[in-house]
Formats: sequence, structure tokens, C-alpha cells
Amino acid sequence: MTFDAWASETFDDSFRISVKVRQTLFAESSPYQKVEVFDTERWGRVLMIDGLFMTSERDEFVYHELLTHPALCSAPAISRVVIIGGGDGGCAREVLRHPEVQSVSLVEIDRLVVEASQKFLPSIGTAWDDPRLEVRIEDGVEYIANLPPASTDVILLDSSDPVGPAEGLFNATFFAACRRALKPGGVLALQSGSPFLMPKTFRDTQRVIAESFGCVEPYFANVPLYGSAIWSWTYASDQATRYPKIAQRWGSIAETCKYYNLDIHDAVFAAPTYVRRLLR
Ligand code: SPD
Repeated sequence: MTFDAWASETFDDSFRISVKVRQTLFAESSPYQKVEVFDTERWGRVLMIDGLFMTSERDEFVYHELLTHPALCSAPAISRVVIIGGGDGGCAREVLRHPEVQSVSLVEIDRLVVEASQKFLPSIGTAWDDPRLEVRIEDGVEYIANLPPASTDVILLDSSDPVGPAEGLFNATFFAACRRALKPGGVLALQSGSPFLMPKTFRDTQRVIAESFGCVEPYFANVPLYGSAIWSWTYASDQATRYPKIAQRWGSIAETCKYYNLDIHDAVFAAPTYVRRLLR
């Protein structure tokens, strides 16, 4: 008799997505969460945290390119970037493709995520040795609260969903601290959940960001591993509207992108009708 091993993420106790596992490469618990890396047939290596799929070798490019490039290809300046979370290194990899970026602080609360990713997901975190990157193992909420005012061009929130250690990243106090840490005109971008699978969380997140930022625009794409539903990210700045895209920035990353391009930059901001109604 053979046993098939599956890794599963359950949404609201009513919907489950499962991935067939060839081998468990890593499974340990930190004081914060359980961290697992699986080798799978369809998705390549997969990172799971506390039973939630975080990223996979096959589809991570969609998530990481969209978290980074809409902000970095339009913010007025991008020399100083802060990433909160992002311990797998995928977001930092995309940020560091931009030659204008001079320094990146990646602030991850859980050392275990960084260590497991460096060892078992080297194809995702390809920029760990970039001299512009500083990795800090500390609480992102405190880090942002302690940043000097107006010190940062872009803040990227690469978190898991708002449960467990990521919960403190989705509230008004945190977004107000981000606004304070950003230079005038600076841009915040974050993953903001699925409007289809978690409409209330999505809507509440938009509202709470709008308490601190004048321009708050969600954008959308499918990340197949995240329940195969539409996923969202959110772009925020202190302006009234989003900045126009900067073609010259795109030019310097065009060869490496698998998802993002200047047409996608505009297209992802088109909201389906049910999402517009949700946000009314
Ligand atoms: N439902 C899972 C959402 C996870 C978003 N963050 C993933 C981290 C990848 N760097």
C-alpha cells in the first residue's frame, strides 16, 4: 500500500487547496510559527507557514514582481527601501534589480524563515549577498515606529495574511507609522489578501490604509497557489492619485521580469465590478 502526502491550506474551514508533496525538506517551529518547505511535483519547492502557503518556485514571480514593481516603477524616488517581512528573499531580489536603489532593509521577525529560505529556496532569494541589502531579524512594527520621520522612499509589506505574527501589520497605528516614516510623496505597497476569498479583510484593509494615505489603490492578479482566486496588493501614497509609470525604470528591469511590464502596470489596477461594489 502507498500513501500520498499532501500539504493543504484551509480557508475558513470550508475550502481547501492541496499540493502533492514529494518530500518534506524542512519542518521546524520557531517561537512565532511553524515553518515548512516541501518539494512538490507541480509547484517546485513550496514554503508554508502555519498551514498557509506562502510561495512556490513556480508562481512566486507573479506575487513578488507585483508587490515591488508598480511602486518602484512610479515612486518619485527609490533610493531607500524598507521591506517588512519577506524572509524568503523574493521581494528583496526584485527590489534590488533596480539600479537606482541604494539601500534595502529587510525586516523579518522570524529568523527561522530566513534560514530555511536561504537553505532550501535559493532560487527565490538570489540577492542575499547584494551589498545594498541589510537583513534585520526584528519586529517590523517596532522597526517602522522607530524610523526617523521622512526617512524612506518606499515601504513594502511582504507579510502573510493578517493572523498570527502579521496581525499587527494591518492596523491604523502601523499604517500611520508607515506614513510618518515615508518621505513626502513616498509609496507604500502591500499584499492585501483576496477580495474573493476574504472580502471583509480586503475591504477593512483598504479603509484602514485610507485613514493615513490620500491615494489608496488596490490592484489585482491571480497567484495560483493562493487558492487560485484573484489576489490583491495595495498601492498607497500621500498624493491624491497614483504616480505615472516611469518607462526608464522599467527599461532597467525588463529583461528579468516574467509578469510585470508597462501594460500590466495599468491593467492590474482595473477592479472587477464586484470589487468596486465591495469598496463603495
Ligand atoms: N495567503 C498567503 C499570502 C502570502 C503573502 N506573502 C507571501 C510571502 C512571499 N514572499
